[in-house]
Formats: sequence, structure tokens, C-alpha cells
Amino acid sequence: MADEGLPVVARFEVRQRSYLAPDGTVLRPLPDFASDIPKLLALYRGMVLTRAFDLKAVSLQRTGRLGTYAVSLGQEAVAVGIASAMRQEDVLLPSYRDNGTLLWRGTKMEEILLFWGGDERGNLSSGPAHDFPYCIPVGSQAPQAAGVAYAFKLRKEPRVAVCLFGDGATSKGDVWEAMNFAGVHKLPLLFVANNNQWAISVPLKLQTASQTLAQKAIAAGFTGEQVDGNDVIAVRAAAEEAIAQARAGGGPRLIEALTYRLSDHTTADDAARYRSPEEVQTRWKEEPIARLRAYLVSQKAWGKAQEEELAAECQKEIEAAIERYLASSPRAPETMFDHLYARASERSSAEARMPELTLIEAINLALARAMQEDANVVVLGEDVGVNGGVFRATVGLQQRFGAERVIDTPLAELLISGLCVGMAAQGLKPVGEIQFMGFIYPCIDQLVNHASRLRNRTQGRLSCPMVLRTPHGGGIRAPEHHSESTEAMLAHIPGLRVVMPSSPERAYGLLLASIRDPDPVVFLEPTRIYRAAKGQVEDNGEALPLDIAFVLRQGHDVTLISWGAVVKETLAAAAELAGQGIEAEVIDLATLKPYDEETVLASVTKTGRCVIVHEAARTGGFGAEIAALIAERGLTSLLAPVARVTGYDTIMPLPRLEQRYIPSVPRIVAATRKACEFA
Ligand SMILES: Cc1ncc(C[n+]2csc(CCOP(=O)(O)OP(=O)(O)O)c2C)c(N)n1
Repeated sequence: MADEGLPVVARFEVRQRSYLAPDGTVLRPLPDFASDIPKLLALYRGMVLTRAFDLKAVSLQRTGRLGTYAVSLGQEAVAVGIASAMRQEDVLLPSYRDNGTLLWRGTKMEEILLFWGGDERGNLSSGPAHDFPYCIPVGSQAPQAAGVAYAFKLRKEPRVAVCLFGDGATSKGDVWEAMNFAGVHKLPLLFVANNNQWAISVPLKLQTASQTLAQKAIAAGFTGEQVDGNDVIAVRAAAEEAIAQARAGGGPRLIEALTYRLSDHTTADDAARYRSPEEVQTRWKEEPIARLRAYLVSQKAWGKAQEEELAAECQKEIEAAIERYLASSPRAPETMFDHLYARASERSSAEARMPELTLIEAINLALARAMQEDANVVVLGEDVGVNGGVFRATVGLQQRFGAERVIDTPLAELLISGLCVGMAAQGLKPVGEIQFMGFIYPCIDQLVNHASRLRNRTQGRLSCPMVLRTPHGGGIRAPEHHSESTEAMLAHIPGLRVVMPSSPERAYGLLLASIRDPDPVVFLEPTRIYRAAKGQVEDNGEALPLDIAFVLRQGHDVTLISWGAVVKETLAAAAELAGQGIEAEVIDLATLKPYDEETVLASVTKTGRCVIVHEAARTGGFGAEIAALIAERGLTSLLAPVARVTGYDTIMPLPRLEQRYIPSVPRIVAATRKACEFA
């Protein structure tokens, strides 16, 4: 080879840990804890119980009494080996298959059944209240785990986050982004890749060409170890070592547990379609329960009588749990709205008047104020630290509050949002920055599947007080993708708050309110007026109310409703119309989700005419929602059809045409005159 003479700059190795052979014989000296037979018996019991429970759950599903269920048959050693190495105060971020891990940590069987039976109350869990519920979107728990671990590190708590996922998940950017960040910050975090060889029907060889999954950690700068996942002693020993290292400040580790999914993927799957019975049969010879049993028998610590006794005991426990599950009260339909947002009383809604700063300076001021008053507030994103953000929203914050609280993250938007979710669930108040709205889309999974619903799906056990800030809209001659206004997409997500200020005063007050809010907020900042808008802002720490629209100008002839940067054109149009004898009332919606329907309806009731102005494309824009509200609840007051002045139904054009796209004062004036002339 031509490059043979080049120096080797790095070499890596991956070790594999196993103690018991499939027949239970000892391969090498056992770790210390294994001489404690009662401890081994407890692990054995945990595995037997998990398997018996899983099998019962399948029969419940087959008889129509449970929804789709993911069985962990053959993977019990990972569940029990990992869970038993954790402390109560550690935080588990499980995958949908980690039933045995939850059981070990104290979740009741009836709770697991309740969740898979289709009832969120199951997620209330009797296990540690800080543990995360099952994660269904594959791998998306990994960046959250990094957020949780970051919170531990920041607060100097000797706790560890433990994140479980499958081999399929390791193909996702989520897992890589999380590992990369965990490596950079030496986070107290254990990643466990349960390599059961299959991701539904996709075999490992189609998942990756990597020789091991463990080596993926090496690229992130920490150790990855392979463990025989059918050997509970090996799993427990590896987990114990990794968790102790993490707790002592030694950083993260990845354990690749080699297992085999002996069952179908879930009860909705038929694995015979894609793998041979012979393959499965061969793998049955390696399964973890028989292996430990053989060892215990060889140690004269176990026998037929104990086995029968244990089986009976497990059956009894499971039957009793099933009875409680089947007897659970039905959920009243209206409870689906419970735990969507925190109750109003939990929300800070101090109303205040603010007293010359630009909008971006007001944001910076609010961030500094929030960080000063609450040590839990952390700011994270690309370039937010040393550079103070590409728009300088975070300038000076890192110097003032330190690099631990103002975090320059790797270039990974999904990671930023996932970190926020994990941090928020752990009691921090993260404020993430996405540099431009065009790059928020990798965060959608975290926003839709996690942030917005964490409170609801855990029935209030966990919440997600995070803010994700991003510049919104065009008009600054920015390159492609830097001028997006896709707020309607976000406002369609129940459980999320979508806030957009249109002046420095409201930027300050609404950002403070958003940071203090107990629910997740996407805070959209109108880029075009970052520096163009100036106003008196008093740094008095007073928030403005969320979910409230602001009437910026009183009028009785027509209602103009807008938000974000185009509020400026809307106000200019109102001033021009006043010169023509038309008195327009101008409403800044400010919070789009949930929005202030009453202020809108009250104004339209008064004026009978309404023009909605937004920069985003017309079809499916948020203006359509307001028009629908007026049609439903304000129709009889209307003297003219509701009109919309919006961006057009096309891609936001590049700078040469962007001003033609953004609603202009003449367009607003013309539409308003038309509405007023309608008879
Ligand atoms: C992001 C995402 N894509 C697709 C799915 C549908 N799905 C559920 S499980 C699964 C396979 C996951 O395989 P792996 O990560 O190896 O875990 P395992 O199921 O084997 O435990 C897929 C594709 C999902 N839940 N989430």
C-alpha cells in the first residue's frame, strides 16, 4: 500500500467482558460481588420475574386486554444487571423494552400494564419520581440523558444518568450527538446499547459496518466496552464499574451488551417473516436465566424445589398485579386535557409596564436578569459563549456567569433541544438557542415527542420548563434558510407555548415570563427588528403576561391582528389609515399558543371587520386559525369577510425578492380599506 510509510497516530481497542459460559461454567475469576450468593439470587429472581411478567403481558395482549407490548425475552440480564448497579437517586432513561429495569427500580407491574394498556396514569410510576418514562421515538432519550447528566455535573451532585437503547438507535444522530457532548463535558452518564442483533426486521449488518457498537464511544473520546449481555454477572460488573467511574467524575462510558431478541419485536410483529427458527433456537442456548441457574446449581445454591417455589411466587405476584390492573378505574374523557400545561396558579403572570434599548439588547438583558436571579437558568447553543451568539443575544453572559452555565454546544440542533428536555426535567431552566429558524427542524422530534408532552404523559410527575429561542422571519438579506417563519407548525403542538415579541419592552418582559414559565416555550425573535426596534426598557425583573394579546392601538372601525416583525408595518398602516379617516385597532398576539381568543373576539365584536397580517405563507398559516375562530364565535358581529395579508404560498425568496414577499404597508392599507368599504 502507498501509505504504509505514514505514521500511525492513533490505535484503539475494545475489550469484551464475560464470566459465565452459556452452560454456567466459569470462564475467569468472578468479580467480588459474585461471592455474595444472596445477591446473585436476587439478580436471578429479578430475571425470572421479568420473564414471567413479560410472558403474562403477551397473553394479556393476545386476549385483548393489553395494547401492543415489547417483550424483553432473552434480554433480562441487561435489565437486571444495569438496574441493580444503579442507586435510587440516579436517573434512568429507558427504552420501550426496558420493563425489567423499571420493575427493579420500583415501578409496579400494574403501572407498566396500565401504560401499555393505553393509560398515561401508568407513567405516574412508583419508581423514582425523577426517572424518565419509556421513550418510544428510538434513541431520542440519549440527548436528554446528556441534559440530565449535565445538570448533575453543574450542581455537583454525585448522581449518574443511565440511558438504555437498542442497536438500531446507535444509527441515529441523536445517540451520536449525545455521546459526543457527554465526551466533551465528561458527563456522569452511562450509555447502554442493548445489541439484540435486530431492529424489528433489520439485522445488525444492515445497521452498521462497524465491527462493534462499543467502538462508537471511542470517537466521542471515552471508553466503550462489550459485555456478554446474557451474563448478568458481567453486565452488573461492567455497569457497577462504569457508574462508579461516572459518579467519581471520570466521565461517561458505553456498554454494548451482546444479547439476542428471542421474541418478536413486539406483539404486533411476526419475526418468522424475516429470520429462521433455527437461528432463534441456536440463540436460546445462550439465554441468561438458564446460564445463571446452572452456575447457582453448580454452587449448590439452587435446586428444583427453590425453582418451583420462585415460579409460584412470581405467578402469584403477577396475578395480583393483573387483577389490580384490570380493576383500574376508567379515565374520564375530559382528563385528556389534564397536565397539558401547569395550572394557571403555578404560572407567574405579573403584569407590569416597562420604561432606549434595541430588541436584541432587551433579550440580552432579560437573559442576564434571569441568570442572575435563578442559578438554575443555563444558556446553551452554538456560539452563545465566547462569541455571545451570532446576533449577540448572549453577549457577556459567559464572562459573567461562567462556561458551565453558558454552554457553547457542539453543532447539533437536535442535541441542543434534547439537552434542554433532560435539563428541564431535572429542575434546571435551560434556554437553548437555535441560530436560525431554518435549523430548528431537527428539534421537532424533541419538541413534539418529548418537551410538549412530558407533563401530560407522566400525568404531572415530570415537567419541562425549557425555552428554545430562535430568530424568526426575513428581511435582513440573509442566505437561504435564514428567513423562515414557520410558527404555525409549532403553534399546532399542544403542550407547547409559542411566543413572539414585537418590541424591546415585550421582548424583555415576555422572555422573562417564558423562562419562569413551568412549561416549554419556543421563543421566536423577529430578526428584522432585532436592531431596528428601539424602546424604553427598565431592567426591573418584571415579566409580562403570557397567553395575553396586547392592544397596541385603540380603534373602532377595523381590527388589525399581527405578531412579530410585521407588527411594525401593521402599526404604520394603521397610522396611514387614520389619516384617511379609518381608525384601526391593532392587536399584537404575542403568544400564539395558547392565544388570547377573548381579546380577538372582543375587538372584532366592537369593529365588525378584521384583517390579519402575518409574514408566513398563507395556506395553513396561523391567520387561518384566527379566521376560523372568528367564523365560529364572532360571525354575527362581522360586517365584512375576514381578510388576510400574508407571505405567499411559495418558498421564502432569496433577498432580491424577499421584500416583495413580506407584507408591506401599502398591501395592509389596501386590504384594510377593502374590508372597510365592504357593505
Ligand atoms: C425514531 C423512530 N423511528 C422508527 C420507530 C419505529 N420503531 C420502533 S422500534 C424500532 C426498531 C428499534 O430497534 P433497536 O434500536 O435495535 O431496539 P430494539 O427494538 O431492538 O430493542 C423501530 C424502527 C420509532 N419508534 N422511532
